[in-house]
Amino acid sequence: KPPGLVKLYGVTWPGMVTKEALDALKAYDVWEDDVWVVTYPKSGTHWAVEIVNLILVDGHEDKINRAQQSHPVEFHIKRPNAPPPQYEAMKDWKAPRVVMTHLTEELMPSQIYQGKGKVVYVIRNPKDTTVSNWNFVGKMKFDPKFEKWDDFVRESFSEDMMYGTWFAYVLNFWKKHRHDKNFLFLKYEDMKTDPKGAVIQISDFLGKNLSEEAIERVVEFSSLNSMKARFSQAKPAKEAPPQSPPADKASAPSSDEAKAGPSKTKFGAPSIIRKGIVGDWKTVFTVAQNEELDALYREKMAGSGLTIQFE
Ligand code: PPS
Repeated sequence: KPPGLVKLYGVTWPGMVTKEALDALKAYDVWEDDVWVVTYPKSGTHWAVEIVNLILVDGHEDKINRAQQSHPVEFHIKRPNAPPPQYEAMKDWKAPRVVMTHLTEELMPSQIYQGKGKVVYVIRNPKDTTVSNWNFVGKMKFDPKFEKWDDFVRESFSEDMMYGTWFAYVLNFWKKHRHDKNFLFLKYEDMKTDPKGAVIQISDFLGKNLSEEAIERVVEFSSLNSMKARFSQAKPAKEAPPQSPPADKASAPSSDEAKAGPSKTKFGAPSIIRKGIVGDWKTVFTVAQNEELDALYREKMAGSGLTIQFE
Protein backbone atom coordinates (compact mmCIF):
# COMPACT_ATOMS: atom_id res chain seq x y z
CA LYS A 1 0.00 0.00 0.00
CA PRO A 2 1.51 3.38 -0.94
CA PRO A 3 2.58 5.25 2.17
CA GLY A 4 0.87 8.53 1.25
CA LEU A 5 1.86 11.89 2.69
CA VAL A 6 1.83 13.55 6.10
CA LYS A 7 2.18 17.22 7.02
CA LEU A 8 4.37 17.96 10.05
CA TYR A 9 5.99 21.26 11.08
CA GLY A 10 4.65 22.90 7.94
CA VAL A 11 6.42 20.44 5.64
CA THR A 12 4.88 17.59 3.63
CA TRP A 13 6.67 14.28 4.23
CA PRO A 14 6.28 10.73 2.98
CA GLY A 15 3.93 8.82 5.27
CA MET A 16 6.87 6.97 6.85
CA VAL A 17 7.92 10.11 8.73
CA THR A 18 6.51 10.76 12.20
CA LYS A 19 6.51 13.72 14.56
CA GLU A 20 8.20 11.48 17.08
CA ALA A 21 11.07 10.90 14.64
CA LEU A 22 11.40 14.59 13.75
CA ASP A 23 11.48 15.60 17.42
CA ALA A 24 14.01 12.91 18.29
CA LEU A 25 16.25 13.97 15.40
CA LYS A 26 16.15 17.67 16.23
CA ALA A 27 17.49 16.83 19.70
CA TYR A 28 19.71 14.03 18.39
CA ASP A 29 23.06 13.16 19.91
CA VAL A 30 25.38 13.64 16.93
CA TRP A 31 28.81 12.01 17.18
CA GLU A 32 31.97 13.92 16.24
CA ASP A 33 32.84 11.39 13.54
CA ASP A 34 29.31 11.05 12.11
CA VAL A 35 28.98 11.74 8.40
CA TRP A 36 25.51 12.97 7.45
CA VAL A 37 24.76 12.89 3.72
CA VAL A 38 22.07 15.51 3.24
CA THR A 39 20.17 16.07 0.01
CA TYR A 40 16.94 17.07 -1.60
CA PRO A 41 15.52 13.72 -2.76
CA LYS A 42 16.94 12.25 -5.97
CA SER A 43 20.11 14.33 -5.86
CA GLY A 44 22.55 11.42 -5.64
CA THR A 45 22.14 10.51 -1.96
CA HIS A 46 22.93 6.82 -2.41
CA TRP A 47 25.88 7.64 -4.63
CA ALA A 48 27.39 9.99 -2.05
CA VAL A 49 26.72 7.52 0.78
CA GLU A 50 28.49 4.79 -1.18
CA ILE A 51 31.48 7.08 -1.83
CA VAL A 52 31.69 7.96 1.88
CA ASN A 53 31.34 4.31 2.91
CA LEU A 54 34.09 3.34 0.46
CA ILE A 55 36.41 6.12 1.59
CA LEU A 56 36.08 4.96 5.19
CA VAL A 57 37.29 1.44 4.23
CA ASP A 58 40.03 2.55 1.81
CA GLY A 59 37.94 1.47 -1.16
CA HIS A 60 37.63 -2.16 -0.02
CA GLU A 61 33.99 -2.62 -0.89
CA ASP A 62 33.67 -5.94 0.92
CA LYS A 63 34.66 -4.23 4.18
CA ILE A 64 31.67 -1.86 4.20
CA ASN A 65 29.49 -2.67 7.17
CA ARG A 66 26.21 -3.28 5.35
CA ALA A 67 24.47 -4.04 8.64
CA GLN A 68 24.71 -0.28 9.14
CA GLN A 69 23.14 0.40 5.72
CA SER A 70 21.30 3.64 5.99
CA HIS A 71 17.91 4.75 4.75
CA PRO A 72 16.54 8.26 5.27
CA VAL A 73 16.95 8.66 9.00
CA GLU A 74 13.61 10.43 9.39
CA PHE A 75 11.75 7.24 8.39
CA HIS A 76 9.91 5.63 11.25
CA ILE A 77 7.84 2.69 10.15
CA LYS A 78 5.17 1.96 12.68
CA ARG A 79 3.67 -1.48 12.41
CA PRO A 80 3.28 -4.32 14.87
CA ASN A 81 6.63 -5.97 15.58
CA ALA A 82 8.51 -3.43 13.44
CA PRO A 83 12.20 -3.15 14.34
CA PRO A 84 13.20 0.07 16.10
CA PRO A 85 13.61 3.03 13.74
CA GLN A 86 17.10 3.59 12.39
CA TYR A 87 17.66 6.69 14.51
CA GLU A 88 17.23 4.48 17.60
CA ALA A 89 19.24 1.55 16.23
CA MET A 90 22.06 3.93 15.30
CA LYS A 91 22.82 4.52 18.95
CA ASP A 92 24.37 1.03 18.90
CA TRP A 93 26.14 1.41 15.55
CA LYS A 94 29.91 1.43 15.38
CA ALA A 95 31.59 4.75 14.62
CA PRO A 96 31.98 6.31 12.15
CA ARG A 97 28.28 6.31 11.33
CA VAL A 98 27.13 7.26 7.83
CA VAL A 99 23.63 8.67 7.86
CA MET A 100 21.45 9.71 4.94
CA THR A 101 18.67 12.22 5.27
CA HIS A 102 16.34 14.60 3.48
CA LEU A 103 15.54 16.53 6.67
CA THR A 104 14.94 20.22 6.02
CA GLU A 105 17.33 22.84 7.36
CA GLU A 106 15.09 23.72 10.29
CA LEU A 107 14.69 20.13 11.39
CA MET A 108 18.29 18.91 11.23
CA PRO A 109 19.85 18.01 14.59
CA SER A 110 20.78 21.24 16.39
CA GLN A 111 24.18 19.80 17.25
CA ILE A 112 25.13 19.76 13.57
CA TYR A 113 24.91 23.56 13.58
CA GLN A 114 27.12 23.64 16.66
CA GLY A 115 29.80 22.02 14.51
CA LYS A 116 29.36 18.41 15.55
CA GLY A 117 29.64 15.74 12.85
CA LYS A 118 30.25 16.40 9.17
CA VAL A 119 27.73 17.06 6.44
CA VAL A 120 28.22 16.07 2.81
CA TYR A 121 25.54 18.03 0.99
CA VAL A 122 24.78 17.14 -2.63
CA ILE A 123 22.93 19.50 -4.94
CA ARG A 124 21.54 18.29 -8.28
CA ASN A 125 19.79 20.43 -10.85
CA PRO A 126 16.05 20.66 -10.12
CA LYS A 127 14.94 19.47 -13.54
CA ASP A 128 16.75 16.15 -13.21
CA THR A 129 15.67 15.68 -9.57
CA THR A 130 12.07 16.17 -10.72
CA VAL A 131 12.37 13.59 -13.49
CA SER A 132 14.22 11.15 -11.24
CA ASN A 133 11.53 11.60 -8.60
CA TRP A 134 8.83 11.13 -11.23
CA ASN A 135 10.36 7.81 -12.16
CA PHE A 136 10.43 6.87 -8.50
CA VAL A 137 7.44 8.13 -6.53
CA GLY A 138 5.35 8.48 -9.69
CA LYS A 139 5.81 4.79 -10.44
CA MET A 140 5.21 3.76 -6.85
CA LYS A 141 1.77 5.40 -7.08
CA PHE A 142 2.83 7.09 -3.89
CA ASP A 143 -0.02 9.53 -3.87
CA PRO A 144 -2.83 10.10 -6.40
CA LYS A 145 -1.58 13.61 -7.19
CA PHE A 146 1.70 12.13 -8.40
CA GLU A 147 0.16 9.93 -11.09
CA LYS A 148 0.26 12.26 -14.11
CA TRP A 149 3.44 14.00 -15.23
CA ASP A 150 1.73 17.37 -15.77
CA ASP A 151 0.34 17.29 -12.23
CA PHE A 152 3.59 15.97 -10.87
CA VAL A 153 5.73 18.73 -12.32
CA ARG A 154 3.32 21.41 -11.10
CA GLU A 155 3.17 19.81 -7.67
CA SER A 156 6.97 19.57 -7.53
CA PHE A 157 7.28 23.34 -7.50
CA SER A 158 4.43 24.02 -5.09
CA GLU A 159 5.05 24.44 -1.38
CA ASP A 160 3.04 21.31 -0.72
CA MET A 161 5.59 19.09 -2.43
CA MET A 162 7.06 16.27 -0.43
CA TYR A 163 10.09 17.77 1.42
CA GLY A 164 9.08 21.20 0.10
CA THR A 165 10.31 22.66 -3.15
CA TRP A 166 13.85 22.18 -4.40
CA PHE A 167 14.39 25.94 -4.15
CA ALA A 168 13.39 26.25 -0.49
CA TYR A 169 15.23 23.09 0.46
CA VAL A 170 18.53 23.87 -1.24
CA LEU A 171 18.64 27.61 -0.68
CA ASN A 172 17.93 27.34 3.07
CA PHE A 173 21.03 25.19 3.52
CA TRP A 174 23.15 27.04 0.98
CA LYS A 175 22.47 30.52 2.33
CA LYS A 176 22.94 29.59 5.98
CA HIS A 177 25.69 26.99 5.89
CA ARG A 178 27.78 27.38 2.78
CA HIS A 179 30.66 28.68 4.91
CA ASP A 180 30.25 26.27 7.84
CA LYS A 181 33.42 24.27 8.41
CA ASN A 182 31.56 21.00 8.91
CA PHE A 183 29.66 21.28 5.60
CA LEU A 184 30.91 20.21 2.17
CA PHE A 185 28.65 21.27 -0.71
CA LEU A 186 28.98 19.19 -3.86
CA LYS A 187 27.14 19.32 -7.15
CA TYR A 188 25.97 16.11 -8.82
CA GLU A 189 26.92 17.50 -12.24
CA ASP A 190 30.52 18.15 -11.08
CA MET A 191 30.67 14.66 -9.59
CA LYS A 192 29.64 13.24 -12.98
CA THR A 193 32.26 15.30 -14.85
CA ASP A 194 35.06 14.51 -12.43
CA PRO A 195 34.27 11.57 -10.14
CA LYS A 196 37.86 11.25 -9.00
CA GLY A 197 37.96 14.93 -8.06
CA ALA A 198 34.80 14.43 -5.99
CA VAL A 199 36.30 11.42 -4.20
CA ILE A 200 39.44 13.42 -3.35
CA GLN A 201 37.35 16.37 -2.16
CA ILE A 202 35.24 14.16 0.10
CA SER A 203 38.20 12.23 1.49
CA ASP A 204 40.08 15.47 2.25
CA PHE A 205 36.96 16.81 3.96
CA LEU A 206 36.73 13.64 6.06
CA GLY A 207 40.43 13.88 6.92
CA LYS A 208 41.23 10.58 5.19
CA ASN A 209 44.53 10.48 3.38
CA LEU A 210 43.88 7.85 0.71
CA SER A 211 46.56 6.25 -1.47
CA GLU A 212 46.23 6.59 -5.24
CA GLU A 213 45.12 2.93 -5.42
CA ALA A 214 42.47 3.46 -2.74
CA ILE A 215 41.13 6.51 -4.59
CA GLU A 216 40.90 4.45 -7.78
CA ARG A 217 39.02 1.69 -5.92
CA VAL A 218 36.53 4.20 -4.51
CA VAL A 219 35.95 5.67 -7.97
CA GLU A 220 35.46 2.23 -9.49
CA PHE A 221 33.09 0.86 -6.84
CA SER A 222 31.01 4.03 -6.72
CA SER A 223 30.53 4.14 -10.49
CA LEU A 224 26.98 3.83 -11.75
CA ASN A 225 27.65 0.42 -13.30
CA SER A 226 29.27 -1.04 -10.24
CA MET A 227 26.51 0.22 -7.96
CA LYS A 228 23.81 -0.93 -10.35
CA ALA A 229 25.30 -4.43 -10.49
CA ARG A 230 25.64 -4.68 -6.74
CA PHE A 231 22.38 -3.09 -5.64
CA SER A 232 19.89 -4.37 -8.20
CA GLN A 233 20.28 -8.09 -7.81
CA ALA A 234 16.67 -8.93 -6.99
CA LYS A 235 15.08 -7.56 -10.17
CA PRO A 236 12.33 -9.69 -11.70
CA ALA A 237 13.59 -11.41 -14.85
CA LYS A 238 10.83 -9.88 -17.00
CA GLU A 239 11.67 -6.34 -16.17
CA ALA A 240 12.74 -4.00 -18.95
CA PRO A 241 15.06 -1.10 -18.12
CA PRO A 242 12.95 1.87 -17.02
CA GLN A 243 12.43 4.37 -19.81
CA SER A 244 11.64 8.00 -19.45
CA PRO A 245 8.35 8.59 -21.21
CA PRO A 246 8.44 11.13 -24.04
CA ALA A 247 6.72 14.40 -23.22
CA ASP A 248 3.51 13.60 -25.07
CA LYS A 249 3.15 10.21 -23.42
CA ALA A 250 4.36 11.26 -20.03
CA SER A 251 1.31 10.17 -18.12
CA ALA A 252 0.86 6.79 -19.80
CA PRO A 253 2.11 3.62 -18.14
CA SER A 254 5.66 3.72 -19.38
CA SER A 255 7.39 0.38 -19.23
CA ASP A 256 7.09 -3.27 -18.42
CA GLU A 257 8.15 -2.29 -14.94
CA ALA A 258 4.88 -0.47 -14.41
CA LYS A 259 2.95 -3.60 -15.39
CA ALA A 260 5.17 -6.00 -13.48
CA GLY A 261 5.16 -3.85 -10.37
CA PRO A 262 8.16 -2.02 -9.03
CA SER A 263 11.46 -3.84 -9.19
CA LYS A 264 12.97 -4.40 -5.79
CA THR A 265 16.51 -3.33 -5.19
CA LYS A 266 18.46 -3.87 -2.02
CA PHE A 267 17.14 -0.47 -1.03
CA GLY A 268 13.64 -1.92 -1.26
CA ALA A 269 12.34 0.62 -3.75
CA PRO A 270 12.07 0.85 -7.53
CA SER A 271 15.09 1.91 -9.50
CA ILE A 272 16.94 4.21 -7.14
CA ILE A 273 19.91 3.60 -9.39
CA ARG A 274 18.51 4.31 -12.80
CA LYS A 275 20.08 6.29 -15.66
CA GLY A 276 22.36 8.45 -13.55
CA ILE A 277 22.95 11.10 -16.21
CA VAL A 278 22.81 14.87 -16.47
CA GLY A 279 20.05 16.23 -18.70
CA ASP A 280 17.51 13.40 -18.61
CA TRP A 281 14.89 16.11 -18.02
CA LYS A 282 14.99 16.82 -21.75
CA THR A 283 13.17 13.55 -22.42
CA VAL A 284 10.22 14.50 -20.25
CA PHE A 285 9.80 18.27 -19.82
CA THR A 286 7.67 20.01 -22.41
CA VAL A 287 8.95 23.29 -23.86
CA ALA A 288 6.36 25.23 -21.85
CA GLN A 289 7.21 23.45 -18.59
CA ASN A 290 10.87 24.12 -19.19
CA GLU A 291 10.32 27.81 -19.83
CA GLU A 292 8.19 28.12 -16.72
CA LEU A 293 10.84 26.49 -14.60
CA ASP A 294 13.61 28.62 -16.09
CA ALA A 295 11.68 31.75 -15.14
CA LEU A 296 11.14 30.45 -11.60
CA TYR A 297 14.82 29.51 -11.40
CA ARG A 298 15.92 33.02 -12.37
CA GLU A 299 13.59 34.55 -9.79
CA LYS A 300 14.48 32.25 -6.89
CA MET A 301 18.21 31.96 -7.47
CA ALA A 302 18.91 35.67 -8.02
CA GLY A 303 21.66 36.83 -5.67
CA SER A 304 22.18 33.36 -4.14
CA GLY A 305 25.66 32.93 -5.61
CA LEU A 306 24.74 29.34 -6.46
CA THR A 307 25.03 28.28 -10.07
CA ILE A 308 23.61 25.06 -11.36
CA GLN A 309 24.46 23.15 -14.51
CA PHE A 310 21.52 21.64 -16.39
CA GLU A 311 23.33 19.69 -19.10
S1 PPS B 1 16.74 9.07 -3.06
O1 PPS B 1 15.59 8.18 -3.25
O2 PPS B 1 16.30 10.45 -2.87
O3 PPS B 1 17.61 8.65 -1.96
O4 PPS B 1 17.54 8.98 -4.42
P1 PPS B 1 19.04 9.48 -4.64
O5 PPS B 1 19.96 8.38 -4.27
O6 PPS B 1 19.24 10.81 -4.02
O7 PPS B 1 19.10 9.75 -6.20
C1 PPS B 1 18.86 8.77 -7.17
C2 PPS B 1 19.49 9.27 -8.46
O8 PPS B 1 20.92 9.16 -8.36
C3 PPS B 1 21.40 8.38 -9.46
N1 PPS B 1 22.60 7.62 -9.06
C4 PPS B 1 23.81 7.80 -9.61
N2 PPS B 1 24.24 8.68 -10.53
C5 PPS B 1 25.55 8.59 -10.89
N3 PPS B 1 26.41 7.69 -10.39
C6 PPS B 1 26.02 6.78 -9.46
N4 PPS B 1 26.88 5.90 -8.98
C7 PPS B 1 24.65 6.82 -9.03
N5 PPS B 1 23.92 6.11 -8.14
C8 PPS B 1 22.68 6.61 -8.18
C9 PPS B 1 20.24 7.48 -9.78
O9 PPS B 1 20.38 6.87 -11.02
C10 PPS B 1 19.08 8.44 -9.65
O10 PPS B 1 19.02 9.35 -10.75
P2 PPS B 1 18.14 9.07 -12.09
O11 PPS B 1 18.16 10.36 -12.83
O12 PPS B 1 16.78 8.67 -11.64
O13 PPS B 1 18.87 8.00 -12.81
